[in-house]
Amino acid sequence: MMAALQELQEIGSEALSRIGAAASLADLDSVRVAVLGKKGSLTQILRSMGSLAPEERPLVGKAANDVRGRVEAALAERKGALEAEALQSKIAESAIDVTMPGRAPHVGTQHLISAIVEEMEQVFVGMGYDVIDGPYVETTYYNFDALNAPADHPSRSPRDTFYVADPVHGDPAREARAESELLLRTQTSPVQVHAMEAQKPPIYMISPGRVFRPDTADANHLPQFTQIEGLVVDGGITFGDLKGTLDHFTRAIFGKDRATRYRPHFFPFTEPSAEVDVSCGVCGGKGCRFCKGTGWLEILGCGMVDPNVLEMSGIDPERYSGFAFGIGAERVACLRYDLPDLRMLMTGDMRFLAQF
Ligand code: 2U9
Repeated sequence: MMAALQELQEIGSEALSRIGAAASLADLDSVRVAVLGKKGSLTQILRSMGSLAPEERPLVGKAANDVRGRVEAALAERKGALEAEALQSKIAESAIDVTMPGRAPHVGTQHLISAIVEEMEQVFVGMGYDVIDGPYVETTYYNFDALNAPADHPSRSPRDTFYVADPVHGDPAREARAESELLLRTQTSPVQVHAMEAQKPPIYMISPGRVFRPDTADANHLPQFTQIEGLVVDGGITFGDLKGTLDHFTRAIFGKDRATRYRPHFFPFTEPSAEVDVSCGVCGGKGCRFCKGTGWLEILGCGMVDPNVLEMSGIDPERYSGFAFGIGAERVACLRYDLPDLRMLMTGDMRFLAQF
């Protein structure tokens, strides 16, 4: 009997120390199985009670029940402690520091070029002009022929125009029939040609949009840039209308105190033609580094629409006349904000763009 009591004592104290050291619920379960399970050490002792003398059985039975009670209580307590520990570490892992400053959402801004284009559009919309859009891919007819550009004009060369692979190439029969090659428009003028074909005068329109030329990007050139071109066709339109309109536009964009100057120029699509300068805003026209000592800054080109151009698009030049102009939006941005390099407008650097 003494041996059985001794063994029970050892089973109990070993079980309690293993329970105390258990680091997980799985460890605990293995103690439970080893002691209380079907083949567990305590179960074995209870099973072998039959071999004890009848008077010994109650004593050993009581001792076995005591050990079972202590082991079960210790298992339950350790289980509670392990579960509480697990919960605490889960809470600690997922803790949010509500005192941390929040991350401000990044709010974009309108790009400087879009803002300037919109501003220029508003000046013309205020004078009753329509704003008309057109495709980037055009034909040589709309980009050159209809604008009176001679067949050998240098701007038609692949050095000055991006030609687009035309699906008719490679099919000799279709190539022979093709009247026009495809290209990326080098100016927005084709939009005005489409408008003249589609509607009768009066036409008062502007066509803002991207244009493309095979120039390597540097401080003063971009292979794609943004133009606003304008066209007016109506009865009795004169150079005085052109000047009044463009003087109004220039002062609306650059300021009331700025003067304009019209220098004779040549464009195939207008006759007479002029380049327009605005007085330098830095020196007030006296001459400084910004205007290279001239007092003037070139901002746009313009002219009276060549009668050939009207006629080619089905408008009677005896009955109607008109004027046209072209402005580079990136150039206006550079002049207004004294930007040293056109590429600053294309890199998408928010430290630069967010200033406008
Ligand atoms: C039609 C008839 C005439 C559009 C015009 C200019 C003068 C001009 C330049 C300004 C700077 C191009 O972006 S730039 O490099 N443009 O100087 N453009 S008159 O004349 C037209 C257009 C369409 C039917």
